[in-house]
Amino acid sequence: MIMAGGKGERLMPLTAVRSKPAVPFGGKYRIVDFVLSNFVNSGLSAMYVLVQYKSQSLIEHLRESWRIGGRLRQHFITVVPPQMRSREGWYEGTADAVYQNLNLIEDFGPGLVAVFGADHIYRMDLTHMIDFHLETEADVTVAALPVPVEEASGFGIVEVDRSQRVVGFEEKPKRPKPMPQDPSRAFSSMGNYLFRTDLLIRLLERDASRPGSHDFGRNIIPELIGTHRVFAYDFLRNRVPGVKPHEEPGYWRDVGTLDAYWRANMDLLGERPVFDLRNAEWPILAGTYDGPMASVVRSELDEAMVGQGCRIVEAQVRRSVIGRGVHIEPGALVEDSVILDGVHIGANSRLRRVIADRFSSVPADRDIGSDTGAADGSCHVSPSGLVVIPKEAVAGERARL
Ligand code: ADQ
Repeated sequence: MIMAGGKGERLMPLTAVRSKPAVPFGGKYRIVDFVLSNFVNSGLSAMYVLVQYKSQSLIEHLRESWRIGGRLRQHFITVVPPQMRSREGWYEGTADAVYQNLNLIEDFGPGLVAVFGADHIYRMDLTHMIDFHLETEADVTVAALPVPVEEASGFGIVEVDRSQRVVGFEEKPKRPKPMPQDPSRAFSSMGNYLFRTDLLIRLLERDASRPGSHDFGRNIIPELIGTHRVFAYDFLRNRVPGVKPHEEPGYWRDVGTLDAYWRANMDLLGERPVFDLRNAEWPILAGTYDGPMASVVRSELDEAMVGQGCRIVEAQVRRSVIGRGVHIEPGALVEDSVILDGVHIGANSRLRRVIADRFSSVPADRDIGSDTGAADGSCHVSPSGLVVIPKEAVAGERARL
């Protein structure tokens, strides 16, 4: 069960028109492609993708890029919109989303159910986690990794004994408990779980009969500690083939804020990227694009990734991810920026620390960046000063009502 219904409020305005898993990332991907690729590369391809909030672009992306299936019963990616089977209204949390679709699990009849988020940038071989789950005879396994304490209050914090059995779980505590062996980091849940099927069904039925929130991190997992065999799978022990020595071991990013989203894009750049997408042994699968090759004329490019169909003429591009079909006109400068598909950057314009959403544009001779300020109402400025040009907007021009 791939949980792809997240709103991603802190990614506004990128999530004004799409859910968080559908946000484009790394030039040619959507965030959801990472979890789906992890499943497929691990040999698992029986997936239900649970959508909810602003799901149109996610559904289109899955239809165009993830057509897995056919006659084999074990191979499918099925998008499941809220069907209001047990009650009218939207899902009331992640556990409710799975509860309302329990019939899918009962019909398929698996031995184990993986409930995974769709909001993260990482590579993971799920077979290791499944082996760990089976070896420890766990009822539930939670994937976890160390996160700096100051960033950990947004996560579920896991406390384990020597055998990796979970002895404490606190969802988003104000003061996250550090790990005993490392006071600077807290062992944080990745929001990825494995459940014994019969137990999952019983837990969700019990949870549904009670008032209040229905959430895996807030309600389901904490209640199992002490009574069930809940284990934490240490993500840092996961090994994926083809990872290069210069990459950060156990790379995993929750791109929940604009700053984190921008930083994770920057992690892809340079000679030795922190997270290197050139890995033929663990490919991240993406949408197809039928445009021509990128064309670069009398330009200076450094630490840049440039997508198909781009046209860059007499311009400078540094430390930037340039999506597909982007036009950059003569005299323009683009630095430390994430430019999504179909953006047009006019002559002599300068962009610094900008995220330009799809099909937006910057007219000629504009200076867009935190220091020069594009805060005229046409763009959004993040707390750290990143300027975000919304989808189809024209930077420097207020949206017409
Ligand atoms: P959160 O980050 O708060 O905490 P949450 O909003 O519960 O995550 O979303 C988890 C996943 O479910 C995301 O992939 C999201 O897109 C999806 N989702 C959310 N609501 C949904 C719905 N109604 N229908 C379908 N999908 C939905 C969780 C855990 C923490 C853990 C962090 C790791 O609760 O313990 O540390 O993830 O990021």
